[in-house]
Amino acid sequence: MKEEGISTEEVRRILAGMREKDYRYDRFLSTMCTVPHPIAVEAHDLFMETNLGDPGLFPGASEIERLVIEMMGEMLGSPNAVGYVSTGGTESNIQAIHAARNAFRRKSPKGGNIVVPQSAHFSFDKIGDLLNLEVRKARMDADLKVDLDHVEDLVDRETVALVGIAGTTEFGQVDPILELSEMALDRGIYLHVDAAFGGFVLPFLGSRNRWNFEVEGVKSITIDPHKMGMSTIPAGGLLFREAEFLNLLATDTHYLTVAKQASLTGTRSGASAAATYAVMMRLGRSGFVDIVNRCMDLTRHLVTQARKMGIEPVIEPVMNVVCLNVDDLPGVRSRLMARGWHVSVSREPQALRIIIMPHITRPNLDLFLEDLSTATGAATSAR
Ligand code: 0PR
Repeated sequence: MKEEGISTEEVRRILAGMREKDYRYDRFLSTMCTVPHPIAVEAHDLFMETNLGDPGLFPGASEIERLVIEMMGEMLGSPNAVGYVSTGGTESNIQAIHAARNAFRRKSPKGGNIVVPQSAHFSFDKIGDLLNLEVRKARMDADLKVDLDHVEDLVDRETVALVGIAGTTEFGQVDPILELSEMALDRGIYLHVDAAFGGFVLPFLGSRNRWNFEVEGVKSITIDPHKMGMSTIPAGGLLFREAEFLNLLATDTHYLTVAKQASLTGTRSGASAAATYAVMMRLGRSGFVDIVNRCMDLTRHLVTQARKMGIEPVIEPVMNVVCLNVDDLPGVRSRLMARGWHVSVSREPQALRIIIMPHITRPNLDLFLEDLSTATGAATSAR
């Protein structure tokens, strides 16, 4: 830091220059975040200095958080669910498994592993490291859902939790939560569902999948408003079926306005909780249905046009995530990147991964499709 401060204008100029270096959302086909709804930005600004870590000082912000959890609980099939607004999917997954481990260790001091699908987000590797749990990964079936027989093989008496994904990071697939729930109930194991991405998609799709709190064995759900919830970063959600699990996370906080705290972070912004509340109130269910429908229409358009180019998706898209089988994947990706498109690559199987978030428009997608045609045509002629 310099000894003397500089003028506001100078700071603004530097900031604008830095921001100019950032890429723009209209060409992001690789991200699960999006441009927040304008009302979210407004709410974020209004609640900027609030701290949910000391809720007694901010009863308004805390009430908003309670209302957000209530609305998300209703969306996820349990208006009585309890939880808190976290910083995102990673924190929610950590705390869900943390609660499951604490519950397990009340009965048995050991408790040494979790069984997750191979498709699980890398946050579960962090969890294994942090909570000193072995992370056992169950393979995928042909549809890229977790293979239940393999889950069964991996589970043992030291299994602290089973995890199912509702909207996998790489393929947007939904695991068989109903079957995982039966397995979990039979064996008395905790089941966590990671719906960080799918949480704000599946409820608005008219999907026949059963994956939320209506499924009896599901003890907790991760759902991220800063992904398809159109909120500001960082907005995550962690919901538990029963208060008992949230209580297992509580730490005494003797000098604060409340006696206990269950969140991982101490100081916790009320801004993103307010932003989430504002979007949910502004859009309502029908607003989210419109957004998800738009994303799904564009997803279908992408797949139809890709097929015309002879390119097949790895699976028929379940939500607004598409993985395309292209020849010369690294070449295609770098040609698309050279044209300014930010696309990513899935691991297993390797494919061109495209996420159709609400910031993607039809004209932009058509421009992308033209470039995809050129990029893959180049791949063919290069062979
Ligand atoms: N669970 C699932 C199913 C996820 O897809 C993700 C993140 C998480 C948990 C972790 O969430 P947080 O990142 O909020 O802690 N999925 C995205 C991904 O890794 C996150 C992302 C978003 C990555 C924007 C890049 C990006 O530009 O692909």
